[in-house]
Amino acid sequence: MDNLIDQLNKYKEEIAASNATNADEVENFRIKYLGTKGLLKSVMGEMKNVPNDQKKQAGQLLNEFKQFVEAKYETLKAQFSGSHSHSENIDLSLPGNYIKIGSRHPLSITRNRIVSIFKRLGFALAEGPDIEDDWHNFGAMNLPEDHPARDMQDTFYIHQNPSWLLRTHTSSVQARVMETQKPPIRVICPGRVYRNETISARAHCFFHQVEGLYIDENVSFADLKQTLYFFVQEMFGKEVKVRFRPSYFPFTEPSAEMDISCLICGGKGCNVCKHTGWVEILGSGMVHPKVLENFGIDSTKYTGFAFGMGVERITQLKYRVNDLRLYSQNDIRFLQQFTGAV
Ligand code: 2NL
Repeated sequence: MDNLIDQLNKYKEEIAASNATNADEVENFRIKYLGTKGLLKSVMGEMKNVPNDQKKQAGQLLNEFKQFVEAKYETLKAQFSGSHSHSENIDLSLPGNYIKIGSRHPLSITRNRIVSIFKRLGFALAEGPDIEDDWHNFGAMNLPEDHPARDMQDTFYIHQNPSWLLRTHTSSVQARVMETQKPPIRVICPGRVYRNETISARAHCFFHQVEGLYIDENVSFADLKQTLYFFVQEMFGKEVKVRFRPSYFPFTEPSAEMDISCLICGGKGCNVCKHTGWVEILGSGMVHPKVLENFGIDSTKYTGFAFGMGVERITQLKYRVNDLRLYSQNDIRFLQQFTGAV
């Protein structure tokens, strides 16, 4: 018995003097004293050699020893876990870490500006799913079954269910608006769209669009022209000139594309405007009566106009970005040039 007491006291001294300078050393302490093959296990094993009449006293001693080791372990452990462990070493006068401020993506800047201009004209924001069905993306938009845009080459179809696809334009959002709302309808729909293209400086497999739709009684082509003219002046400045050219889209009739005078050369001619003095910025037109009827909107009572523009294109003109791939490479040298813009 005295032997055991001496032995335990010696261990206690050793343990009391133990120290740890990092979490690994704390773990070594645990293994050495509290592990399955540790010291505590082996002294506990001594119990079987203690004569019966001393077992009770020995048991108490060993229990006390066990608590001592565990308390020491907790003390060591507390040094390296939790934030308060180093409190004495913190220098409160040190300046904080400098956190670099990120910047908004140029496409987000442009999209936000476009949306806010149309919101001021009373357009409401509408969004929809990137994964669409054939009806909302093509059928409802008056794209005939054999229209080339439906071709596998241009559209990403979903393997598991080829009646699903990645939307190729945001018209699908407006389709969902017409499905659930009655005229008057005035919505602006920004979003990412997808086309199966070989990636180059001028083409990417995804890009961004903003489309708008206005349906009410007596909406005319004059409304379309004036709305888009106002947009251009707000977006690019009062001195910018516009022109409309006749065009064709299956979902509008008549259709028109809008050009603005080249911002780069001021209309004198450069390689951005291919020496014409004009650059195309959007497509538009009066909503085709078939599209209205697809949603049960009476085309003898209501008319509407719609338009669509590429966010990359507008950003390219505003910031002179000459390679579409820059928008999705996340190169910090490109992105940090937009710091401070909103
Ligand atoms: C372009 C041309 C356009 C539309 C989009 C539209 C939507 C509905 C009905 C009719 Cl719901 N039209 N959208 C109309 C004309 C042109 O986009 O070049 N986009 C980048």
